[in-house]
Amino acid sequence: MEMSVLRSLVEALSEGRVRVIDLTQPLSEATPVLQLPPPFANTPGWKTHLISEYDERGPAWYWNWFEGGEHVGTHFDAPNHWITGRDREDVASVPLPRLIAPAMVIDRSAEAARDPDYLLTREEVEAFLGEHGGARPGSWLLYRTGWDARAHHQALFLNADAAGSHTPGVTPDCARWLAEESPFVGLGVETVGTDAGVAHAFDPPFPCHAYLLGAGKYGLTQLANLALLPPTGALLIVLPLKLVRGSGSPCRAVALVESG
Ligand code: 23J
Ligand code: MN
Repeated sequence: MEMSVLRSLVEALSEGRVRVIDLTQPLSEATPVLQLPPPFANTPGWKTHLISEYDERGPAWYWNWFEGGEHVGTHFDAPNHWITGRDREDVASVPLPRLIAPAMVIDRSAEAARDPDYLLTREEVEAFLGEHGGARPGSWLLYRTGWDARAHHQALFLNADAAGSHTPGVTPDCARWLAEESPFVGLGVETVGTDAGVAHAFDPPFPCHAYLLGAGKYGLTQLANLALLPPTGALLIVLPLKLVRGSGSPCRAVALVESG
């Protein structure tokens, strides 16, 4: 008799044949935050406030309260984040099967190391899909650029000069294809946003946000440890907070991978 899927998974996890990779950056007041050019308003970063720490305010307990933007640190972009998706899901309404889904990982870290404004094209993603036998509909595309190595430091991470932020992304055509034609349900990146640093000047501006969220798809940012994932075969689990009317949320993102 065949063993139940969940029992085999439990065994594989306990024997180390399936491993859990943490794709989440630490969240603290030091977490780098997006910086939009004027005249746009910017999000506050993360801030923690002490309530008590085994003291007269609470002799046996330590706890904090926090404040911070929905789009801070490793976080999820819901469709209603963008005007093109304004009548679509808030972060609380995203169906769980979208958040527990296969992931494919395309690695352009060498290219992004040479050119911080590197833009992934539709043709490259199509070639990658061809090499790996396509993607199951509902998969996520995770885009490795090596930018996670900079995530501990705001200036390194944003890589800004007078002209703005220089961080890798995808071409407007690729964003449109991902949204309207590809089998992918979301795009995950290592950078501060799914769009390139200079994407405010693209046509349309911020094409990943405009096309993907407009198509009811999702974004996932500031990921860690994509280097530990295979190009195909990982299972992504991403759990944003169930914020009612939220446009996104900091989240814990992990991946299950089979040891080779
Ligand atoms: C608002 C405007 C532009 C961008 C963003 C937010 C994000 O990157 C985000 O976190 O959604 S580029
Ligand atoms: Mn966001």
